[in-house]
Amino acid sequence: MTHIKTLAHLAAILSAAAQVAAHGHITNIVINGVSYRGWDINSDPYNSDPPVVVAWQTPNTANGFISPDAYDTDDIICHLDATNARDHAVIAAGDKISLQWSTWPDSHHGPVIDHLANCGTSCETVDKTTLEFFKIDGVGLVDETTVPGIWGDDLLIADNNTWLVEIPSDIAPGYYVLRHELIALHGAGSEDGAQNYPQCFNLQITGSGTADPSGVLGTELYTSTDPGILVNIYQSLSTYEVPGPTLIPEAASVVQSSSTITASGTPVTGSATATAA
Ligand SMILES: *[C@@H]1O[C@H](CO)[C@@H](O)[C@H](O)[C@H]1NC(C)=O
Ligand SMILES: [Cu+2]
Repeated sequence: MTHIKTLAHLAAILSAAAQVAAHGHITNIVINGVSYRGWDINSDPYNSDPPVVVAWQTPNTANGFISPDAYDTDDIICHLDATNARDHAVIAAGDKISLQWSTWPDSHHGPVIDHLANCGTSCETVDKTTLEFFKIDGVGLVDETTVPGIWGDDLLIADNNTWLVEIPSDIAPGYYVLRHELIALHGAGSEDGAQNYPQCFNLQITGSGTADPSGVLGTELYTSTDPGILVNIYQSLSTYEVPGPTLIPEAASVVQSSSTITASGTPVTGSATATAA
């Protein structure tokens, strides 16, 4: 093996490592101080017996993104080749979840979006292609007085890479997938230049609400020419339309802040009967 080949190989490894470091993923979620471990792309995909967690599993070891030319594929639902989380966390309607990102590059301006989809009897076994997502949170251009502006994900970075989302208080109790997503728009001025970073978590929502919003299939959330997807953020924008279905009327607007962890949570396995206690 020549030195040149070795160096090229090393450069490729370093560049792949830099990409992993540059983008982020969710390390854990926090509900009322209780932290639940996420899916660790740096170790879990390599583990033949990975820990059972509340996050959907993905072999996305490159910390990559889904691009608009894949909006009609299953990968847009819960990221690359995602498979069901094998557990869920319990949360009361009206309570908040803090999602902790490992890191997020400040060049990657764009919206923060949260959807829910009702799983029926179990999010651990539901077929993801049947999930119908409704939007409970969407924060896009927060301050347009500068170019490229201050965006939802800039607030996330300012809060130690965390995002707080409230489960609307009148959502009917049941099993739901939370689909949290950042969309990076730094390259979105040309078609297929946006980058979607969705991640999913299984929740059991408790309470006495009755709202059962209708939603859309993951593969129908976006198109590559939506005004919030094909957009040049390096020009003065007076407004920005967060892509996807309209926010449900029950959605709560949340003042962002990071959450203190007071305990580590054990995810719950199984469906109605197993988790009734
Ligand atoms: C910020 O997040 C990291 C985890 O990425 C955590 O260890 C640290 O305690 C957090 N800092 C604050 C001030 O909350
Ligand atoms: Cu990037």
